[in-house]
Amino acid sequence: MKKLFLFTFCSLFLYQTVFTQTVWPGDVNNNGIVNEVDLLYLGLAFGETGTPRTEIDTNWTAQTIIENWEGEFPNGVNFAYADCNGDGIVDVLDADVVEQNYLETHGTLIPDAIVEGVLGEDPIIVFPPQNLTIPEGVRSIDVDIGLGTAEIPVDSILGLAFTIRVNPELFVGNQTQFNLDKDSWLNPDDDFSISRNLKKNPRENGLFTFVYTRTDKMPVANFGSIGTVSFVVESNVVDLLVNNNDSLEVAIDSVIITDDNLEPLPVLGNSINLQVEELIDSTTTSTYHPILDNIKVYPNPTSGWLLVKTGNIQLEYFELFNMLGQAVLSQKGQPENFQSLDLGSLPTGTYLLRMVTEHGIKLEHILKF
Ligand SMILES: [Ca+2]
Ligand SMILES: [Ca+2]
Repeated sequence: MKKLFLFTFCSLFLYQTVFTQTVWPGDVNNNGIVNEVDLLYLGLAFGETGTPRTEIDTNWTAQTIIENWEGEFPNGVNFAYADCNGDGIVDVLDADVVEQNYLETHGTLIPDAIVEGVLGEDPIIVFPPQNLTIPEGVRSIDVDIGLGTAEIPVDSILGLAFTIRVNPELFVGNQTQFNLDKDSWLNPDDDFSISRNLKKNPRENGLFTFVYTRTDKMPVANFGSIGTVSFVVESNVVDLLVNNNDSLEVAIDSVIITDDNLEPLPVLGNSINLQVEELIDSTTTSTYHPILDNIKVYPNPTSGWLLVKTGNIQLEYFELFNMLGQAVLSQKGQPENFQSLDLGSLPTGTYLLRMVTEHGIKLEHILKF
């Protein structure tokens, strides 16, 4: 009996020293959870090859690595962990496994690093000038998203991930997603990138995570529009908003940018409030007048003065709201074609500029830094 125990102990010991390396399919950085960071890692190992596992298996169980591959990630995790399906090559099929096992966990979780940036110093998610008013009855909404500004562009980016948060009571679950612009600066060659929308129970939690990684190990640098978040709001959204004293807030946070060394770089999220036209002013017509596109507001983001070029449209008045919905500035419109607002004394953050004109209301989000 004693010998058997010893034998068993020895076997265990051998197993532990020789065969300890197991991969949980999808946990590319082997930190105990499958999430967007694993796809960022996968981008760096894309195209690598090595000894396959004994069988192609993507089920959420520990899979034995037969032999380490030649390369490893900067943190020392072997490239064999990026071969999520075990076929001996890191490719787009492995990205599918990350999607399949998204948010599964094993063992002790080591949290992934996110580096929260400083406003005015680090790149930020921006909402380029666009009409964010939802005419009554319209349920599909597209919101343009940008990354970085001319003043603070992104220096080096191989991968990007962020989480979109919406109130699940107001938005139709499963219908939210981010679509990368095909010709965006972030994605100059579609053939050398992977992107995925990751979600788990979005109906309950209103969370949607987008992740993008280049697969050619060639980081890009620039600023401006990167794509569009598409939503569908519930058909009774106006009633829901009134009953809950709520707003159609869209927040983008948990932003991660990695360079070609997988180092997370400081970056900032952002949020906006979408406006349902009927809630703003029930007397206005429900159709947005295209002539309002002639009104231009700049610079945005701004540190002080904001210029409004009215394009011969008579402005009746302006109002500036903070993110709590409080009016912090209001001003009567002048007959001139250019009008200015001084935001110099206001705290940094996102504001909503509401411009009431003879042709209806135009809204614009302003970032004060
Ligand atoms: Ca992981
Ligand atoms: Ca594979």
